[in-house]
Amino acid sequence: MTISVPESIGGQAALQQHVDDFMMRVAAQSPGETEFHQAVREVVDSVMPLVLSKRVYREAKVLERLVVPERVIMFRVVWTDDTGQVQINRGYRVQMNGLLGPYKGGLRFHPSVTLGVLKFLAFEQIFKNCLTTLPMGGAKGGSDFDPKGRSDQEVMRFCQAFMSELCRYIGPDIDVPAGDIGVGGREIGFLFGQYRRLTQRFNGTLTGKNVNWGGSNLRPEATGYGAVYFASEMLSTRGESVKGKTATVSGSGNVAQYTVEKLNTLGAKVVTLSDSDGTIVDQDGITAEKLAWVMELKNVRRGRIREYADHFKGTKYLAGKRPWSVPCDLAFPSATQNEIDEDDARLLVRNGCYCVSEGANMPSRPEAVDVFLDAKILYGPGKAANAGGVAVSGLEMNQNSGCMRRSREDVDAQLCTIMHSIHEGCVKFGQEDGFVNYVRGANCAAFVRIADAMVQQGCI
Ligand code: NDP
Ligand code: 2IT
Repeated sequence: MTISVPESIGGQAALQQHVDDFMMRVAAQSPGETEFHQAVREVVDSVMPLVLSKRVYREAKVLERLVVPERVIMFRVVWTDDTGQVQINRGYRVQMNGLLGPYKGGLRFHPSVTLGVLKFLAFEQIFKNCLTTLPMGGAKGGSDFDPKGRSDQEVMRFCQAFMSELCRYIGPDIDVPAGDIGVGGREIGFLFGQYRRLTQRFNGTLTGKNVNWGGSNLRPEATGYGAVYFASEMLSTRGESVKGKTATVSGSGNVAQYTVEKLNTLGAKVVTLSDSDGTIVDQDGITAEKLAWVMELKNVRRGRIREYADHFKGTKYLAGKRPWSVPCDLAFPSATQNEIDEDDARLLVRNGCYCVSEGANMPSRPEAVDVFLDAKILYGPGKAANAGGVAVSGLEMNQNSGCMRRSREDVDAQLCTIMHSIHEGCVKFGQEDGFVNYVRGANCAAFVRIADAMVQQGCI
């Protein structure tokens, strides 16, 4: 779908001026929140022609409203460590936009968490959730708490203290948090336990729960599997599949692990994994057996990825390095924001990579995105490619409200269908002379639905 910019706007330079003016106001309203500005600019770049071409969007000030959270909750989290010392962290929940359903989005526990980081993630989440077509608004939360090196007891005490405050602001039809970096099955268990104790309610307020007590089949797998399904959709536009391809994956947490699992099942070879200390390279491929070892290392022993190179002979550890210098056909950034810079992107493309499917949120810097788009490779931005996680969270909410459980096969089939329809939406809005710009496609497909809801629900 081509969006024609009205004559009255005065061409590309005038369009750019509208974007720059808008971004200047955003920067003035939220000083120093660089990740948030980055996420907003990408969307505004894509959707400004739509806004300018539709008077009702301009009059309803849809863009101006979208960049202001509906509500931000900030609180102190006080807990005691194993030595009896009092520890203090900051807790947050950014309820960004509730037009399409209860606020929905993960919780991140990582020392780098700030309000600006959570605003970027909550902003992205509005569009991502919208693409799933499920009834979910956008939110994100978390804390600067660092779970690394903490005992299970310490993590439990922190989660209980965090939930003691958060529980006032969430609920199955209000706001439904889930996991993100540093928040997996263990943390969701502790958070849910405290929520139930304080509210005396057993309900679907959190997703990512254990399947024994209300969780959905396939939720742990969903983000990684979804990112691979999205890559398969992109490859199918060129008559190709992931079978026989070589892939690089960054990170070694939840998303990375299940990305590797699905790539293996579909016949690709994965040659890297990483963490914030470095990258392991295994040219023979990280097979199912090796992946099982990684899962035990990361999820049970909570060790570091460098141990892989000590354990499996003939493999390499690149200390302090990211995986992007390793030649591949497909790349799956699955660690964190801005983990691919311009040089990384150039190296990837030069070494033959022609498909990037983002499991992480905003892992590519804007200059790296430009490299991918200029090279016309298949580039699936996070808000489309990693939407499988929140999509299955949406299915978990649906199962909880209906007091039922879907089978693995049923959830997997729904996940495939959702990733297919997200891809179709991107293609519909992102076609450019035989090339699909998935960034513009994802942003515009989501924006139209949210903007229309804003107009329809009035001035709120
Ligand atoms: P995990 O905590 O399970 O794993 C995170 C991985 O990324 C770890 O290997 C970690 O290494 C690495 N990492 C984290 N921060 C950094 C950093 N600053 N620099 C380098 N490496 C880093 O998180 P997830 O797998 O759940 O999340 C990974 C990404 O996927 C995030 O961007 C998240 O927002 C996104 N995402 C997650 C979804 C989910 O369902 N979980 C859904 C959609 C997106 P280390 O151990 O050294 O910190
Ligand atoms: O970034 C994300 O989409 C997530 N961390 C998952 C959110 C969710 O509510 O499942």
